[in-house]
Amino acid sequence: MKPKIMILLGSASDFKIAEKSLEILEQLELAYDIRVASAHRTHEKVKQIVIESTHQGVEVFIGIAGLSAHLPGMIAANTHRPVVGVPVDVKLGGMDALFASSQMPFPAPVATVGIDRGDNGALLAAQIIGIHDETVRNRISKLRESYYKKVQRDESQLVGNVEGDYYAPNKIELPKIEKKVFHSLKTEEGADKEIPLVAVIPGSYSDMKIAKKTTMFLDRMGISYDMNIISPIRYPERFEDYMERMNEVKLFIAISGLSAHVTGAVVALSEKPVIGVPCPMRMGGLDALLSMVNMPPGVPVGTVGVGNGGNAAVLAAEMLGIENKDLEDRVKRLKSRSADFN
Ligand code: C2R
Repeated sequence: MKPKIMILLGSASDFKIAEKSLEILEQLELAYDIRVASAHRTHEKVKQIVIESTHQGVEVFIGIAGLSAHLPGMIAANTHRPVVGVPVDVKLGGMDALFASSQMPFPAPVATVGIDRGDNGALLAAQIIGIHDETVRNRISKLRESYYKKVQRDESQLVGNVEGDYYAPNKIELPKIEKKVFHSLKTEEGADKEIPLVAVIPGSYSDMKIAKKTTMFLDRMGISYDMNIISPIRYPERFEDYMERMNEVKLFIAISGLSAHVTGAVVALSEKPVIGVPCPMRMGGLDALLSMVNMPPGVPVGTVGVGNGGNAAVLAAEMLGIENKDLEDRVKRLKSRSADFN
């Protein structure tokens, strides 16, 4: 059995967070390897592991580190495979590691998940593999179902124990609500000919400057996409309709500022990878970054740096390039030319 996922820890002290990843990967029956190597303390070791693992067919890397977490970024510098970053709370509530992981320069994106969210890091890695592996997609779907049932279980326990003189429960007859996600397992020959690979969803016209950076690089990479400016808060029904229409795309890129509900709304309705681009409308984009990245277990958003629409496109290309040799070569060329961007 060859590992599809390589997990690197900056230190053995990060293992408690890595354990959450391992639990998910065991449930999803995905082969992984795990090593301890620090970009700061053992620079050469990280490089060798990443280059050799890429060569041997590892499809996704997960870098787990605290403090000035340069490990995920260094992995991204040495591979054209997608890298997921899990910031660990060692100091400053993990904000130092979150910034170090997410705020990567073009074209070396790290799909950062929430602080200490080893579970979401593994789930995002599995979703990336699921782009080309139907069995993995089915297992992810079952896992999502278990989170869905957990909410129902927790609610009935909690509500059953509420006592109070003014507690006045409303008798709302809910129809049996099924888990609602729009995703498709359709793999018919030629079915995806006219279907775009990626759906790009900016929440407002004010996000267009950043969205253009994304579409410019998608165009340059030859990746087909659909784009629709649509806010799930302002137009909830239109948003759901759009998600339903886009159920054949391989992944989503959501671009949004302020409380950035766009990414959360997309991931609630899809089990495919979601890349988030926070926009700097207020607070330098910190509000949007935190709102995107700190998702609860089961619904990861791979967040790139504030305003870095270009890195979202590179990340999408890395994800889609796992099973597409032409695209893989284009990503490799882009990354090896990265000095030109200075
Ligand atoms: P120790 O417990 O070994 O002192 O490590 C580790 O990931 C860990 O969270 C403390 C913290 O330092 C982090 N570390 C990094 C890197 N190497 C170690 N962020 C790196 O290369 O980025």
